[in-house]
Order: sequence, then C-alpha cells, then structure tokens
Amino acid sequence: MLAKVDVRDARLAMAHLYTAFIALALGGLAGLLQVLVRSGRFTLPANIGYYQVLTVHGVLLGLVLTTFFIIGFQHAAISRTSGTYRKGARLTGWIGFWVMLLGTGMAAVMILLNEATVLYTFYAPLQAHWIFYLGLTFVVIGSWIGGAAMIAEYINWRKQHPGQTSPLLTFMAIINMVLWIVATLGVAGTVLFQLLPWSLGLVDEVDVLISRTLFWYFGHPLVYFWLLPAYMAWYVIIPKVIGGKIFSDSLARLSFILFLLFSIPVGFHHQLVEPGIDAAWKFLQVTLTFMVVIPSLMTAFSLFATFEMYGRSKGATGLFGWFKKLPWGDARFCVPFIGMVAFIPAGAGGLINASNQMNQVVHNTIWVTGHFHLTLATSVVLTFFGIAYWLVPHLTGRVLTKAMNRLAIVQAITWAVGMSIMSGAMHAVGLLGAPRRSSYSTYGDAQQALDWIPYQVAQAVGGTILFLGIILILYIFINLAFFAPKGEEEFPIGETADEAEKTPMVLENWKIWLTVLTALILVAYTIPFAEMIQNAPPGSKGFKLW
Ligand code: HAS
Repeated sequence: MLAKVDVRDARLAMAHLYTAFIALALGGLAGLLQVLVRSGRFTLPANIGYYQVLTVHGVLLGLVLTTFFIIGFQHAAISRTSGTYRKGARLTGWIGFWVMLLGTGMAAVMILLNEATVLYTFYAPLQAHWIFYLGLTFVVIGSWIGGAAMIAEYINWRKQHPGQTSPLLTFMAIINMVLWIVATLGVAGTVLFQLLPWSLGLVDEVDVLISRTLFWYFGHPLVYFWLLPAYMAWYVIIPKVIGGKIFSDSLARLSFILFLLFSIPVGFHHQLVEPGIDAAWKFLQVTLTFMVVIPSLMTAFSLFATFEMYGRSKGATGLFGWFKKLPWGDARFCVPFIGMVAFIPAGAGGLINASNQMNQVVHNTIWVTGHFHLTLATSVVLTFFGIAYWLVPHLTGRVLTKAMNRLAIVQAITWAVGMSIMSGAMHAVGLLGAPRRSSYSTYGDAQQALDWIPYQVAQAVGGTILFLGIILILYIFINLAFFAPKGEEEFPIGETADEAEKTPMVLENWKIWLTVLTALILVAYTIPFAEMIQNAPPGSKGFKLW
C-alpha cells in the first residue's frame, strides 16, 4: 500500500490544479496570438489590442497558473508528508481557493473588457478599473488564507513531534509560503493605498516611483515563489524517482532559508536605470542579489552529488559515467531534468541582468523576456509538468500509462525545441536593442526595425511550436485527470543519504530567521524609501497618501 494523500485533501489540491491548467490553455493561446502579431504578419481581429492580449498572457501564465499550481501542489505535499489535514485546515484551504477564484474572475473580466490593459506588472502610470485591483486583492488574500491552512498544519505537526525536525517537503512549502506572505505585503501596499484610491477617483495622482518600488519589493521574491516548488521537486522528489537518495537534508534546508532571507531585499535590481534611488542603495541590493545566487549554486551542487552517488551505486565510473545510468525513459525524471539543464543558461542570464553595467544594455529589451521564458517558462514550468505527471494520477486515483509517459517526453522535447528558438531569438535581438513589450506596428520603417524581422519570425516559429507543446500537455493532463486507467500512482518522497549529517535544529528556528529577514529588509529599504517620500515631486497628491 502506497502512502497516499487523503481523498478529501486530494480534491482540494485538484481544484487548484484544474484552475491552473485552464489558465495555461487560455494564456497559451494569448501567447500564440502575440508572437504572431510581433512577427508583423498578422493583425488581431475585432479591434483586440496587442497590449490586451499581452496582459491576458502575462496575468494568466505568470500569476494565475503559477499561484494556483503552487498552492495546490503545496497542499498535497503537506498532507502527504505531515499527515491528512484536520477539518478546520481543509475548510480554510477551500475558503482560500474560492476567494482566489473570485478575485481571478474579477480581474479576468476587466481584462477581457479592455478595462485593465496594464500588463502583468500593473504598476502606475498605467491605470486599470478598480474592479481589477480589487480582484487582485482577493487573489492575494485568498492565497494568505490557503497559506494559513498550511502553516496551521505545520504548527500542529511540530506540537505533536517536539524536538524533531519537520518533514523536509513540508518545511520547504512553509518557507515558500512565508516568503510569499512577506513579499505580497509590498504589492498589497501599492494596491490598497495607491492604485485602488486612484482608480476610484479618490486621488488624482500617485507617486510612480513608490508604486514601482513596492511592486518590485514583491516582484523579485515572486520569481522565487515560482522557483522554490521546482526546487522542492529537484531536492526531494527526483532522488526517489531515480532510485537514489537526497544528498543532504541540512543543505536543502539551508538553501531554502537563504532564499527566504535574500530574495526580498533585492527589488532595486529591476530599477537600476530608474532615477530617484541613490546609487549606493542600488549597489547594496545588487550585492544582495549576488547573495541569492548562492542557494542556486548549492542546489546545482546537491543535484550533481545526488546523480553521481546514484550512478556510482549502479557501477558508473569516471567523471561523467553516472550520466548514462539515469532513467531517461521516465518522464517524471526526464522532463524536470530538461528544466534543470535550461536553468544553467537561464541563471547565467540572470547574473548578466543583475550586473549594473550590463543591465544598461539589456534593460527593457526583449532579452529580459528571453530570460524569463527560460527561467519561468522552461525550468519552472517543465518541472511543474513533470510534477503533474505523477501528482495528478496520484490525486485522481489513476496511473501514468506507458503511452502517456512517452507523450510526456515528446511534449518536453517539443517545448525545449520551441523555447530554444523563441527565447534564443529574444536574447539575440535584445542585444541588438529590440525593445520588449512593443508590437511591430510601433517600430515604424526604421532600418533597425527591419534588421529585427528575421528574429521576430524566429520567435513566431518557436512560439507556434510551443503552442503545440501546450496542446500536448493539456491532452496529457485531461487524460490523467479523467481517462487514465484506475490504479495507484506513487507520490515519490526521497530519503536522505545514510552518510549525511543529522540536521541541526537551528535550521528550524524561526525566531532567528524571521529576525534576520526583518533586519535585512529594513536595512535595504528604510532609508531609500524615506528618501523617495521626502523627495516626492512637489504638489504630488499621490505623495499625500503616504
Ligand atoms: Fe530573473 C528579470 C536577475 C532568476 C524571472 N527575472 C526577470 C523577470 C522575470 C524573471 C519574470 O538582476 C522580468 C520581470 C519584468 O517583467 O520586468 N534572475 C536574476 C538572477 C537570478 C534570476 C540573478 N529570474 C530568475 C528566476 C525567475 C526569474 C528563477 C523565474 C522563475 N532577473 C534578474 C534581473 C532582472 C530579472 C536583474 C531585471 C532585468 C531588467 O533590467 O529588467 C538568479 O536567481 C539565477 C541563479 C541561477 C543559477 C543557475 C543554477 C543552476 C541550477 C541547475 C543545475 C542543473 C543540473 C543539471 C544539476 C546560478 C540549479 C545538469 C545537467 C547537465 C547535463 C549539465
């Protein structure tokens, strides 16, 4: 008998996953339309604007798909590793789900009515209908409620098991939820105190610098909120899938703590070219950005160690002999592995972005779009697909058949090919100066724009291949949710290697880590934020809000 997620918790997790995959279908379609428009060879019907479609794409894939998938996965992960949810926690989880869904619906209607064409970053001076902002508020509040259910179960586990370290997967999910809650305070601040009153006409102006700063206080940890569930799979699930062991529980926990500490006080690296922030504070936050690279390097090290230990246990010799021993025919491993490989150039691109001088070259070019299609839309999303291949059948009481397994590998290869072409072209033409977030029609006939055309055609070709990839994953998802044969699919949880040291309790001492986190945020943000308020443009009514 396999250790299973309780069927009532499974329903809760699946509700989130259904929403996530509906968002993938609609957001993917918007993505296809968008690359076709950018190629200059296609005009949208019915007066639909490029920026409207871009907003649908970004919001559905960047915000809705990710948030629902992550919260659903984490509910399942905590239920599997810390025990079935108590009634109250499950009810709280459902309330969180419905509040998020209500908010998503409100925001979606406004975007479709062209009343919220403000892109997925939605910061001023672009203005949306107040219902859009209220909808976003509900999404955030709903996610907090879902997070409260997780945290309650974690606290309960610790009460029941005094003196023990919590299950690794639960601990990781809780770190990610705490990171999310602290990060969303920034976006809640700008929405509640600036954007909502402004869109309701209660104030005439808002301070754009403050709105962008609050957004990026949230925006960078947001990318780690996306990344950490992928890392949970890489650290905990993949070792079990390949038949190996987790290299070190302590190292995994430490890397998650470092993400919590260093992912928040770094938002200025998105604002390096913005006036109004002193260079010294930008320098500090760039330094902290390089600190947040360390846990990713630790993760790479740990993964190589896991693969090598497993390969050697199977008789592999030489430096890379282990490579041949890995289970390439198993989609649960192969699909996330392609995501890991993509993360090497993706991470290198991130280091380029974070380097002040090089940022001047790439900022606001489509290079940045190429960067996040490798990080989020490849490394993270392929890992989410790899998780879905066992999680969905596990939760629906079905199995991943050989045919679906094969199709899943074809899907990942299609995705990798499409993304290499699309993201590669984005990186290349970004270096030539092509702007992001602009359509062909805005370029005019300048010679420079003509030089970009081949790259834009390449993006359209890559984007079309990716759309085929979306059709494939949706087909597999529907099969696993409704049609695959009934049976028991494993929820794989790795065990720590016997040689690993015992995990020190200090790694679970929240008092220490939350104090350090608060101190870092205060150091990185207090003075520059106070300066923004002091130096706000005279007469700015938005300033009075603060
Ligand atoms: Fe980023 C912009 C810096 C990671 C997402 N980023 C963005 C935007 C998004 C995004 C969405 O400093 C655009 C926002 C917008 O709309 O304006 N990013 C970084 C840095 C990292 C980084 C330093 N980003 C991510 C991740 C994302 C993401 C992860 C999503 C999930 N990013 C920036 C900066 C900007 C930016 C600037 C602003 C640019 C501008 O000017 O606007 C780092 O975290 C990256 C560290 C990663 C590594 C790689 C480790 C490799 C591993 C794989 C091991 C592989 C194995 C397999 C074991 C150091 C763990 C091996 C097998 C073999 C066969 C070899």
